[in-house]
Amino acid sequence: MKPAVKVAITGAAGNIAYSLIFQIASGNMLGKDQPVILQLIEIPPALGALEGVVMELEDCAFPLVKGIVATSDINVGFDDIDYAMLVGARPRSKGMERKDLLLGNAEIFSAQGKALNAVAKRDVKVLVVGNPANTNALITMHNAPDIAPTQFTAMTRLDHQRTLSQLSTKLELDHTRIHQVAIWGNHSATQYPDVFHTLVDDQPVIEQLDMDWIEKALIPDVQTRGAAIINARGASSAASAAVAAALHMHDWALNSAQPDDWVSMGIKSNGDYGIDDDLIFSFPLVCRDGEYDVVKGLEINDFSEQRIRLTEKELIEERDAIRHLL
Ligand code: NAX
Repeated sequence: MKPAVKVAITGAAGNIAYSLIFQIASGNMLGKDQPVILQLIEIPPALGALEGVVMELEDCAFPLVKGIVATSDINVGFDDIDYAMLVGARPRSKGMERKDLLLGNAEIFSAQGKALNAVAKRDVKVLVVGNPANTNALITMHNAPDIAPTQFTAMTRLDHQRTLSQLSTKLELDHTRIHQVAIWGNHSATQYPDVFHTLVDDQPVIEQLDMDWIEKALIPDVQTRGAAIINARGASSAASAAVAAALHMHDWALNSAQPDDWVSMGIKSNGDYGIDDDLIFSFPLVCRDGEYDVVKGLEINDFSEQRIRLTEKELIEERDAIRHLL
């Protein structure tokens, strides 16, 4: 048996965590041979609910779970961790301006960045799910100067999976035959799902699609899928977000199920494709042996360029709103 790794999850009594914690405990994220210690973090008013989650977790008697910590103290929750799943965030309440949401979350994530810097392992892998995920990840990264910027990521994997699924429905073929989907930019309605490089088996998918469908159906449907789920379910996507979070971390830590296929992750820009290098921006990546590389040298047509610039502009505006916390 391998030694246990420590995984912290914030927002541990929330909806996404209610699915995510059980995915991790059953080995879906880090492998069926990887024991885990779960460090579950909540704000004090939610500690009672978290106790209920811990009871359920205990009742599963998962063989891989070697310890459970439930706490509202981030210095305890992040102590010596290998993985951080930052799910908890302040939700948008009625009448709240976008700027207030950004600021409310900025304070949470600057404190979490400082705590990670103080007590987490130096090679901790951090995934920010809580929205606005890209900018929250940027704040976390800036507040943890002793941890390499490569270790801070934001989730656009749900958007990536949604794009795969839309393509497989449209083309009536198994999504495992579809490769090289890319999500660029912000996890928001400006994100850009790009299928110009996508292959079915080894053939360009673009030859089988018309631009009208891409522009008027695929892109807006992926961009607004979260809202469509809220309308249908009366609650925001939770199980699918948990699956996407587990996939993100799995592929980063252990490689993709389809080796060398692309994944989409918000990462610190290195200036690739001319993107401002102080943003957490989603790029197409290939994960290998615990690291990732941006897919380089792609030809970006005018249609894509316009949309990539739009989502970059939105991220710059978000950064400007919280600049004092960087
Ligand atoms: P819930 O409101 O069900 O749960 C959030 C939990 O976080 C609550 O239990 C709350 O007490 C806790 N929390 C708040 N502040 C905290 C803090 N400072 N430390 C620790 N815990 C804290 O939301 P849920 O449906 O689980 O969604 C969580 C976040 O994921 C939201 O911000 C949501 O917008 C975001 N999402 C991000 C997605 C992505 O693809 N990046 C997709 C799904 C989801 O919309």
